[in-house]
Amino acid sequence: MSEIDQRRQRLTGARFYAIVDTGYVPLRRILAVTGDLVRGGVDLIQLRAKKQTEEEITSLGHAMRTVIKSDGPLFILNDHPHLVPIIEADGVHVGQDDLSVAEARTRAGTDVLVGKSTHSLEQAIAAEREGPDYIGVGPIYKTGTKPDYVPVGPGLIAQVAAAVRVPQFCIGGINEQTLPEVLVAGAKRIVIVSALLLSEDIPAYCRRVREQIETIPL
Ligand code: TZP
Ligand code: MG
Repeated sequence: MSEIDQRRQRLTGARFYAIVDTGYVPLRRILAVTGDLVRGGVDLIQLRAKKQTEEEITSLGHAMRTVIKSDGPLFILNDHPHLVPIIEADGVHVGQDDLSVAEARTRAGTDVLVGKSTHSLEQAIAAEREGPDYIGVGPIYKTGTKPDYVPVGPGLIAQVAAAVRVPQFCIGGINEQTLPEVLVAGAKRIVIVSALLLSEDIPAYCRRVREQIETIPL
């Protein structure tokens, strides 16, 4: 099987996506936190470094790749598609104001995954036409991680699920407490940022979240 098909197959089974956001994790703790997420058994780990230079992101990415083994979670870089082959990431994630999916694929390489953020039903439908490997849907709830965004509410989850076939990861304000409502609303795949990064015991938090997700079949 080709490398992109292997990555797509791993993505198809993925339910739980974590983001290492340097807004929450001091640089000296990035590798420890990444190791905790790997031990917790998340399916994807994204590096989201909004304030770092490309040099810093390259060095963080190389270091994270040593912790995220090839049989571990998929490793996704937020933005900077041209750095994806350099840090040997499995994919890139772009937002609504970033490059098109096609352009991101050209820069990141044809054998890696491309994900795209969406914030409404219309954006989800339009994004699917661009041919990403997955989309993000959110923020479901108000979140300090993206404070300027209006939450879409859990009601959007079923609407998007009915309208598109590309795998959808629900994101924004999801934590152990809000997860039941998100799952009842129809979410099959979720992303957690702050609740996970700020938890006292990341592997234990991951396991409790996974247990909840797995009560719902894909
Ligand atoms: N995109 C939509 S909401 C969000 C992103 C990156 C942040 C989600 O963070 P949190 O802390 O899990 O609410
Ligand atoms: Mg972006």
